[in-house]
Amino acid sequence: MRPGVGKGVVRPACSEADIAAREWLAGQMAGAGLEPRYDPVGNLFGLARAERSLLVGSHTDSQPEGGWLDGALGTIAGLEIARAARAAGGPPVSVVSFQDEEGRFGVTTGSSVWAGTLPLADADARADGDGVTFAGARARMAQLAGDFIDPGRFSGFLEMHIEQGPWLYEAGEALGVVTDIVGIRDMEITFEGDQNHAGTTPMHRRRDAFQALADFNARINAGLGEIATPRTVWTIGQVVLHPGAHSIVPGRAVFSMQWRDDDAGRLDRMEAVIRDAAGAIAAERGLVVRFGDMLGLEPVPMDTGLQAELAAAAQEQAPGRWRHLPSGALHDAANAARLMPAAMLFVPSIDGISHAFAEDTDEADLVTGLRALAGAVSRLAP
Ligand code: HGY
Ligand code: MN
Ligand code: MN
Repeated sequence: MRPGVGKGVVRPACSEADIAAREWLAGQMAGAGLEPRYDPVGNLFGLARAERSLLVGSHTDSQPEGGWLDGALGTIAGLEIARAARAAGGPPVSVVSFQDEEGRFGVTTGSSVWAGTLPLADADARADGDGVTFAGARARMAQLAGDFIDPGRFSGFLEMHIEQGPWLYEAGEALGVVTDIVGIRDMEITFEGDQNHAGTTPMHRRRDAFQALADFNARINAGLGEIATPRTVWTIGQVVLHPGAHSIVPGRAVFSMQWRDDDAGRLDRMEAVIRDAAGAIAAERGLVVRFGDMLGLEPVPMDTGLQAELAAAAQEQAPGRWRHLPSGALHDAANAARLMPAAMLFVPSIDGISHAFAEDTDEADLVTGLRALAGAVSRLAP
């Protein structure tokens, strides 16, 4: 696997690097007095030796080009708090690194299966861009256990994370207490036209899949723009033109279409705009359009009781330099919230950059975040 650049990492779920990182983490958990346990999908828990504990963590897989803090920060913060709590004879804290938060095989795969919102058989059938299935990928992990961890043993879930957006950094604030996590829809769309010669095919005879895609993009920008709020976003992040040559009119365009909003009704209205635009363009241009399976998560509010504890801890560590804010990024906390009270604490991202090797956070902000999280944990753990 190619290396990251600078502090960046390349550690997609179930890759060699991901499996090695989980093995390293399992060793660290054991060294901190926790019991390392993999579940059947590769979620790695470090269980406190107590009947009930507070769960703290995030994920350690990365995007194909990822930053060093996205997920790893919350996991290592949980580990160090669990270690410190145990050393001080403090409250029991368990730690988790969920598998495939970044969605090589879907959307927050590991925590979705754990939370019961995604059947294991459905997760197993999902394939990445190279056709590798989740079933095949997780089979590479020899450590997988037979059982899922009983969520009833946890009193709640806290996830510390970088903001991945610009708001805290631009305001010079140190901490954010998350109010809710955005909802998402994601599907693959295909335009199928005619592959032909780029020199001899007159423009009026072409059924060019790329031109259909370009038209589609312009039309959804206009249509979605009419119903968007400041939190509404949409992205075409991956495009494959077939066969992909300078001298061939592309016969097929396969692309990702993702949209996010804090309102489930608006997500549905956006879907209608997207499907209508694609259908109309296909009809006008004489192409075929195909829609893939739609993946998604609903918008999820964070637990208000846990938010209050995080807010008190934030005020203690960064008086007047924190705020409540929504998350436009997905997080495992959205799935954990279906099982137990869950909440999140953000630290700033320099220049709002994430899902890029350049992602980073000032060290002082990392320390403030860790202290605030530890303060909240000491008040919350059973
Ligand atoms: O895509 C997301 O929002 C997340 O970082 N996985
Ligand atoms: Mn993350
Ligand atoms: Mn991410």
